[in-house]
Amino acid sequence: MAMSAGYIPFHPHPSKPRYKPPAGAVDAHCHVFGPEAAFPYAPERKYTPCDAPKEKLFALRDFLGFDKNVIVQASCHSKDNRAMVDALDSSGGSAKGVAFVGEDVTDRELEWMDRAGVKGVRFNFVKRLVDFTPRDVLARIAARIAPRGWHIVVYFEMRDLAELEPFFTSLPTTVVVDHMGTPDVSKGVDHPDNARFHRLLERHGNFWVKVTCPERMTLSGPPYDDVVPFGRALVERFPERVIWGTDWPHPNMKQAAPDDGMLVDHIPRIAPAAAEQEALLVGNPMRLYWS
Ligand code: 0GY
Repeated sequence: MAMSAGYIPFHPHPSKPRYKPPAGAVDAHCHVFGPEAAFPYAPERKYTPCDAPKEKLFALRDFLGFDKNVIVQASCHSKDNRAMVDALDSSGGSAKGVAFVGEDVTDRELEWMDRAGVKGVRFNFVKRLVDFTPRDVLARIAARIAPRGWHIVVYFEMRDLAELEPFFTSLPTTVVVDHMGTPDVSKGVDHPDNARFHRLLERHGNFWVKVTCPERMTLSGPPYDDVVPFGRALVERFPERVIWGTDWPHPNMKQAAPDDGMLVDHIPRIAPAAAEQEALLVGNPMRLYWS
């Protein structure tokens, strides 16, 4: 099946970034899609993407000056983690993964993923991407993955945080929040919703955050000036619990695929000091995924 009508593929020729990441830098949020001929998309998916196979991901990693990837299972593959695990298996140890599982996942499957380098599961609360899963089911999944030392990645919309927070703080693992908690950047860094998110990070040392996806939040467009204060505030306040990623191949962009080189050039704007960059791109993701 071809990609959905209107689906915007990734940028065909990203620019070479001016910013050079430190040695060993990790792109800690990206995906692989298909190829469909080998790894069909899930029947329950909410969108059909373009194929974005591992070879293209690894070539982009090298082109952008990165060393490693964390590949997050995308909702178009639902609970079939084979494309992601295949990419880990082909990476020669330079990729780790985050899976999507249901309660029906077997211990054998968890073991298979663990051996391949999966380090966490993603709980997705974004209604346009996944169907609702009851909290007690998620809690049981959390209890099964916690003994493996895996963490939980949560993807939600900031307006839902108040309702989700009691569940999030009850989780028994490290919790990694996708895309800065998806703030509404028109409201400003000090808006009560964003302040609530900062308080959560302040009070709960097991919460980490991905300072990713300015292209999803910007109202002013590239080079994403309006999103810089949000990333900057998080790096400044929580330098040991931030990680960064491209989000390649950028599922579900509404207008245009971002230029990945431009996303890399966003890094020194949110993490100006060399020590901040080293923590964001090397020290923190290595602690979370390779230790
Ligand atoms: C992302 C974003 C999205 C999609 C998925 O799993 C997915 O399908 O993650 C999105 O459309 O916001 O960056 O991970």
